[in-house]
Amino acid sequence: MQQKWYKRIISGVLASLFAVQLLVYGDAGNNGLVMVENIKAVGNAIEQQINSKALKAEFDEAVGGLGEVDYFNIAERGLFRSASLQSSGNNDEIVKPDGLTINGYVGQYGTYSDLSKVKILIFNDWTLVDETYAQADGSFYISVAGLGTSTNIKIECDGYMPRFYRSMGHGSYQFGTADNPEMLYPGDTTYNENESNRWSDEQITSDDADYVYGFIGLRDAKGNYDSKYDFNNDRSIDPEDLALIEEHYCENTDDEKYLLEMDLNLDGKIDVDDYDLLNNGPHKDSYAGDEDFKPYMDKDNDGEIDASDYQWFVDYCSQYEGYTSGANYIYNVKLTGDCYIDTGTWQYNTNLDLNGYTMAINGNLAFMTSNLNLLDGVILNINGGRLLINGEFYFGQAQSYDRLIMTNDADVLMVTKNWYYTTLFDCEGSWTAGIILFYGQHWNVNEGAGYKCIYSSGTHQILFYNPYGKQTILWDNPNTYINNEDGSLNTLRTYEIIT
Ligand SMILES: [Ca+2]
Ligand SMILES: [Ca+2]
Ligand SMILES: [Ca+2]
Ligand SMILES: [Ca+2]
Repeated sequence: MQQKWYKRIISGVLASLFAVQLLVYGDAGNNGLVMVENIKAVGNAIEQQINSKALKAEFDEAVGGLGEVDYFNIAERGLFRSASLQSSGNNDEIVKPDGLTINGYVGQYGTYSDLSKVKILIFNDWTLVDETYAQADGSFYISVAGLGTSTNIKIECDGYMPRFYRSMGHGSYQFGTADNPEMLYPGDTTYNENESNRWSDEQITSDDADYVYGFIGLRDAKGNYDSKYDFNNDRSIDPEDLALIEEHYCENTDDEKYLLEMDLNLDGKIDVDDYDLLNNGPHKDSYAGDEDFKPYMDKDNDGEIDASDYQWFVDYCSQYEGYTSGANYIYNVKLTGDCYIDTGTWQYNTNLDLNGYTMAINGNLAFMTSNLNLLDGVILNINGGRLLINGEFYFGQAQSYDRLIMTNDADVLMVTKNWYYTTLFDCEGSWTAGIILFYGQHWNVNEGAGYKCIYSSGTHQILFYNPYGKQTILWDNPNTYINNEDGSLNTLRTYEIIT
């Protein structure tokens, strides 16, 4: 029963595709609602059309084997197909993935970066379930089954601001590519006022530089340290220890200067031979390493956190002061399998490519640039896939150039509740194929949106249909509710009217 929502949403797509065919083929008497009794009539109507063989075949395939057809409650067959969906034998049941498979590429801004230290973590809610490290080339792969409803993914590396992919549901995704990896900003430390500095506060601030200051003087482990030869116990085997040998030169074991530990060749005396053994041996110039040494703070990679490393943080943190994971990363997400999100999800600053797959969301989808400094806007590319939203759709942000791309015949965007839309992007040429199925009550296009922010052309269609009542379409929403006095239009928004 828990999968009912998405069966319903899938059924919605199927039913609407029927409805569109009905309207296209002139059986307008039923207002687009397909019921069992008029499937046959539709078939007949199609039969009578000239040059409609292809569509008829498609329709036959869609209705083939269907028992009962009821709006939002039909068995999923025919038009809805997916490699990862398997019928369990019972037509009412679909097995869908309960895990996440993620692959992709990470990269880092900054020098001396070791990508194999980048970790990819999968959370059930915020309980860690599995983690992996990236390869040296930045590529990674992780797959986890048996996850709960609410899943989150984090990419982290000490010394870098983390990246978060929240409410990703179940399915398969690719984050970033070899050419365009998901980048990490350096400059973020584990300074965290509220978490005893255990992990990053997810922002770059002067606190990060201040935190580094406290580590000045700490050194990395070096060479072949062995405490046996560290005569002054300062964690370093160096000229001071050689000088100590010299101070203890003596001719026999009865001498009070004789120390067994310095008699390296065990000949009963301490002399230049012992000196040379240490001086020419494998332990000279070694250092045990300070426990609190943080490699990521050693920006010049010379093994010691010093004033110049601190200065790097001061400069960087002042340049990128206030950068956060949420606002300053562009996220590049591509589906590599069907994805199911049983909660609402906010995809901010994300380029999302459906790549021929289905993304079904049982809740609202907010998709927009959240940071206007990212002026190019983000791209929602349906790309032969189906985006099924059982909820409200919030697209775009005022002043942004966020783009919805529908250029493939197979493209479907379905929204069952309200549609809130704004962008300055000119969509002429971006909506040329596929269909938007809008079943909500209110279709709102922001009045500040661009002149061609809604622009169907080619074979692209928009279906407006509310099975439960009236629909209000705010299409243009200009300051005055009529077109200009000279008869010109307030905007150039357009779509294909199906009559
Ligand atoms: Ca920080
Ligand atoms: Ca020493
Ligand atoms: Ca000796
Ligand atoms: Ca250094």
